[in-house]
Amino acid sequence: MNRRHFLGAAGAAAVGAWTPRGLTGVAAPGAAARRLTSPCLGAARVPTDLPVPSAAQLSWQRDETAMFVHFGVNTFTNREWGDGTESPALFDPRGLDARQWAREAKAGGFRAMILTAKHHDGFCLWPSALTDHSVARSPWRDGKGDVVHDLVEACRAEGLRAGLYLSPWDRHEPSYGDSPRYMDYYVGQLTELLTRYGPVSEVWFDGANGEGPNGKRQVYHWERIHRTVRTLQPGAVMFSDAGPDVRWIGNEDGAAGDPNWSMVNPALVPYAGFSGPGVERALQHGDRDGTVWRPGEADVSIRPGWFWHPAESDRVKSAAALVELYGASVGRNSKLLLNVPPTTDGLLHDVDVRRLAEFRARLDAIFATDLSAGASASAIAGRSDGGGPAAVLDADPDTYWAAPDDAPQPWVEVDLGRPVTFDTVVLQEAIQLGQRVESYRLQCWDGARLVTVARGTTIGHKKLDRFAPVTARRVRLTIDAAMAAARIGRLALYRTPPDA
Ligand code: FUL
Repeated sequence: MNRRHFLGAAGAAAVGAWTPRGLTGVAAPGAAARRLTSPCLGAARVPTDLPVPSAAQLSWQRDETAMFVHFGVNTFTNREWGDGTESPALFDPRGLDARQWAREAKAGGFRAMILTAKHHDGFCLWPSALTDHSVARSPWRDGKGDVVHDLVEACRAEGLRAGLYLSPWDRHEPSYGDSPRYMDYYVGQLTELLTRYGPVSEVWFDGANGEGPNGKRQVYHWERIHRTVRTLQPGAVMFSDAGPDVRWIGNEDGAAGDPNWSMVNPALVPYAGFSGPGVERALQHGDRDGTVWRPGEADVSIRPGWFWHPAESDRVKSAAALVELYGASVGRNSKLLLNVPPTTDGLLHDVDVRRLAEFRARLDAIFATDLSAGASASAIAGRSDGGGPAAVLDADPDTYWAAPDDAPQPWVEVDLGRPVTFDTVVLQEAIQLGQRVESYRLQCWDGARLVTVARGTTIGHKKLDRFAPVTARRVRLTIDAAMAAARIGRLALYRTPPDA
């Protein structure tokens, strides 16, 4: 269920997401590359002005994918949104095994799991001392179970990070809508979650909202909520429409915008659940001139619903669709948060497990061999700190090629030493120094001249371009426009095997 009516079509771009804009295949040999006139550094900001990620934001983005786990009373009522009147007696996932979730998440290449500790119905998956609307009143493990504990332990055992979703909207809690009282309740629950279970890497604040039981509207004290998280879990990132650390990407289809900046203008989306003109655009694309670093997270479910519904087991996304989603999220400077909901048994369903494994196998097949390994690299003359042109060939995120400050269209080129056929290019900026590139071209030498095979806008942490196979010995990345001199961490080439 979409939480905002304006979102319906926003993520439609997922199909064909890896295909560069305006290019359906390889340019005909000899076709002249269109010369862009935009000056590279026309509106350059000085590097000291550029927003940069915090350590937590950087490792959050480098994780690239996380698994979302929607689980609760809705799993048992077969609904998407509970109304808060559900009896805790319904909750009885007899075979619950969070280690199975974590094992499959890890096998799928995910680096974290985020659990709905409380959804809008208010039922708590941990024994909160602040309400009896929780697992403590359920028959599951005689009321002694704690799903949050199990999830966190399973994450630790499998080397994953653990995140928690605590719905601000609560349709059960009587104090909801009585603003100061509910804020005490909500902050009290956050405090339980952030003090009982060890490190939490991400706290997820959903934007869906409604009236309280008496028609009273809840006013949130976000400043207090944020302070609570910062104090109790300084290493965690906070997600919401309005961050403060990572932002919702503006749709629930898993697709980032193109361009996609990690900077935002915070005034455009002042709080979670805010809707107004320009919000969707601001979330999808970020803001080239934004003053705050707030990268986008693209959430989407492997099934039509967020919660498990038996009737949807034949509508689980295909591995090919999941690979497209990866391109539309991770491949556009976002992070993929893929929801895989456990069943009433408390286990991930076989079909979903199979799809995750197929998804990982396809990605592994595409990215099995970096064809630029062993190549040599050169670049336009000029200052070159950070490792020089060859730094684009290694996978070390701390080394990069630094474009000269004053070149209008700087380039870096990879010489493969022999003709190589490829159809996928990975570009990365050294985002620890900010996000800078606004538009670029990928070109190949056809023997006599440069032929453009892909054009793009932003790069950020990662940009993936896929096109019909091209054979070339030399591949050039030209930066046509940038906020400040580009810092390119990686240029890697791959060829998709026939079955991936
Ligand atoms: C939305 C919620 O209303 C959905 O139920 C789901 O949790 C999704 C991730 O966020 O706003």
